[in-house]
Amino acid sequence: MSTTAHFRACNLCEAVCGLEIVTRGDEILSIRGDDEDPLSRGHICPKAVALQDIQVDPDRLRCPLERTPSGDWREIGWKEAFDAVAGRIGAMQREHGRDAFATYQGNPSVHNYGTLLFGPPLLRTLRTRNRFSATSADQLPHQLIAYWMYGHQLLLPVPDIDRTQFFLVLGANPVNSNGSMMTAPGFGKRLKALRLRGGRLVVIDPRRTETARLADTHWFIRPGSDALLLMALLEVILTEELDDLGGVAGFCTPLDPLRSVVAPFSPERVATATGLEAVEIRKMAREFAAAPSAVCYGRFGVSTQEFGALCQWLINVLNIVTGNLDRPGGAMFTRPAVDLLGSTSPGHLGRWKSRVRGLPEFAGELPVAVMAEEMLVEGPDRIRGLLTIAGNPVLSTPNGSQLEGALENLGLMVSVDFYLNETTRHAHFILPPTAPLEHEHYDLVFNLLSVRNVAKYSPAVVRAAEDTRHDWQILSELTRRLERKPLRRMRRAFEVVLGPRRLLDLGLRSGPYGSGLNPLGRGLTLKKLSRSVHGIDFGPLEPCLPDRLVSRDKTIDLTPQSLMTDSHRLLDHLDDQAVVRSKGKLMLIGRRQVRSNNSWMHNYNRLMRGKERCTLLMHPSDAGRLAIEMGQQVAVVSRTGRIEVPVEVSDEMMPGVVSLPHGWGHGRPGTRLTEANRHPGASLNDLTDELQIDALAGTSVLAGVPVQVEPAVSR
Ligand SMILES: Nc1nc2c(c(=O)[nH]1)N[C@H]1C(S)=C(S)[C@@H](COP(=O)(O)OP(=O)(O)OC[C@H]3O[C@@H](n4cnc5c(=O)[nH]c(N)nc54)[C@H](O)[C@@H]3O)O[C@H]1N2
Ligand SMILES: Nc1nc2c(c(=O)[nH]1)N[C@H]1C(S)=C(S)[C@@H](COP(=O)(O)OP(=O)(O)OC[C@H]3O[C@@H](n4cnc5c(=O)[nH]c(N)nc54)[C@H](O)[C@@H]3O)O[C@H]1N2
Ligand code: SF4
Ligand SMILES: [Mo]
Repeated sequence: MSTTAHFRACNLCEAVCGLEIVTRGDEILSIRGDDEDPLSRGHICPKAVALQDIQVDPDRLRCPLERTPSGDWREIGWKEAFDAVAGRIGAMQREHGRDAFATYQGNPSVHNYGTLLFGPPLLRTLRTRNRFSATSADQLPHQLIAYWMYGHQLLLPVPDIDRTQFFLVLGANPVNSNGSMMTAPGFGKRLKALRLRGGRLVVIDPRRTETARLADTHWFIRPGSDALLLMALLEVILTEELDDLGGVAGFCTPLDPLRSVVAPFSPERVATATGLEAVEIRKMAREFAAAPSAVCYGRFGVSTQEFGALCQWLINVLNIVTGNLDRPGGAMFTRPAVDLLGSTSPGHLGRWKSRVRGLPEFAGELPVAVMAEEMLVEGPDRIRGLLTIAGNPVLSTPNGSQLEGALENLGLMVSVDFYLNETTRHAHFILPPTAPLEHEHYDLVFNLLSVRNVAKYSPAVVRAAEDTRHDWQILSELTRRLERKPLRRMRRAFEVVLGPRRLLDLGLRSGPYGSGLNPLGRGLTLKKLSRSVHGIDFGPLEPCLPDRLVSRDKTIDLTPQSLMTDSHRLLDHLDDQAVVRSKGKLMLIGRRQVRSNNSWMHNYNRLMRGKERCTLLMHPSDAGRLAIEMGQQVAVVSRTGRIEVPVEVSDEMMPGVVSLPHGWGHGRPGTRLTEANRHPGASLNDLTDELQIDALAGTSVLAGVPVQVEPAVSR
């Protein structure tokens, strides 16, 4: 049998690297980087090669499972599964109200156009106010600020790293993570190019990360204090009149209110709390303002802290007041071939609140920090049922062990997932979708966040196994069965007839490069896109303001009221900074590793072999003080839990801060994860605290959890 080369975008992380996959029949022979992909130019990481391991993994579920009363699993047919699941969801909502049934969508659902296109109709049909997703444990501040400043939660500025001369990075480690809210595959090469053209990279991180090692300058910062640093940078720029709004000056609200907000935060005032020296903060501000082009970028580490929304606001403001928004080398907006801006809600905050703690919804979702309590606290509106789609919240949301207990309390839990893992083991039904290479793919989200305007269509690489269902088929079947209104049911039926491919074609045709609905139009269609097997490059990002703004009067709101008010909270907090340290606690932060993908790619020997990776990094001075040695097993204790892990003593940590990778904690009973359970590690989220949040929108604090570390006494 002859071999076939398939070209495809990797769907595992936000870098969306081009892959060349060679098959013989349905056997995958090799996976390598596609040198002709216009964005990734051959870059690849070890996870992509594991796509073939996912395909053949005997642990991967291929058939619906039902949990029996004795706790065993029984394979059932699809019809029986859909009948039972839709029937029981419907009955629960009829008996206890719509909100009794909750949903949680995990990270891979934004990497899968089946779930992106057919998830929203299901959620609309369920009409529950108890919707959750990984957003509130991740990038919510980005979306909230985009909504407040630019008018739409998805109008997100992307750092133009291929042209910038000064790249200031806070709380991100793109060398390992391959970038986030910034689709830029091959980050290392892009950094090299930045240095070659005389540009500079400055990294602010409590750990000297893999990215920090490539930087011109790296500064340690005390976890959670970035908003103070950003305020101080702005204080210097505004006091020394280094500000210049450049091209956006004509459509920004006045700058003046900002001056009084930043005034109290001089570099001298924030130095102790941040751990940076005042002279260095001043120097950084001046250099950033003076650079021919500059962009400040802050990601996971600054979004998931107590002042995460303030951080993302100040980062945008810093880019704006130095004239770097919407100009090459600064922070720019994309023009994706399928533009989600027109078809998604611009956003809203606080239309309803969570029942127990009163935290606000954002864009229709409540913060994950309240998910467990909404299940546990008695009351007529308690959550009694849950649907998870492509998520593993037991390992990925704060105080995961509390959630584990809460899941046991549910009358119905359904998971659309192809693993029996730490979360889905609590389900009553698991509906497994096809594996990534068995279905077509298009990046609806990441083309919106890309450092170049590109598009690529990826047909399926291998045939789906017999009698399996794609995510979109599972979701649309549930929707069809749950929809009560006849007209809507007809509309859903029509969408199913179209299928994702025709919906994509419609999206491409009506997008900025599209042919319109004229069948003879000359622009982009799915057919044309499919012919460009390596993808189409529409070129570098281009200035597009104020046109692309969605805000009222096409104006950028520099000083949204909620953030102005929140600045007072920051000021109050400034003087409390020393408290935690004085109690002898260490601050725990997370990290990402090249051969991990959140919680779900530990089941492949290729990625797992080698030395133990779930280790607690600790500075030698802290290890010395606590009499802890390299490799020693320690107990890490927080308000919410206690785990045991080995210590790796390293001066890459800031003194007083310890780091644990996220996504581990396998080895719980009843999962079907052969390889992952051989290297279980421990879960960082058994230590994070659901009560620690950014009060503004309820985002979880995952960077900077106070912990105590002590030698583990063997139990
Ligand atoms: N402490 C701490 N917590 C964190 C983080 C951290 O850094 N520190 N990171 C946060 C971030 S950024 C994120 S995004 C979340 C991630 O957290 P989640 O989104 O909850 O979980 P994942 O680990 O991505 O798990 C994905 C699940 O989807 C399944 N899956 C994979 N592909 C598909 C598919 O195509 N279809 C379906 N139906 N299922 C699929 C997998 O089997 C797995 O069960 O965790 C967050 N939690
Ligand atoms: N290999 C791999 N790649 C991934 C993932 C993965 O699990 N594995 N996950 C994907 C996902 S879902 C996402 S969201 C992205 C995330 O991509 P990144 O945002 O690059 O994520 P991290 O590597 O977690 O980097 C966060 C950094 O913040 C630092 N940090 C912690 N606390 C603070 C603080 O208070 N202040 C500052 N300034 N820094 C702090 C940490 O030390 C860490 O270096 O990665 C994606 N890519
Ligand atoms: S960096 Fe991300 S997109 Fe690229 S090959 Fe690795 S997992 Fe896939
Ligand atoms: Mo994420």
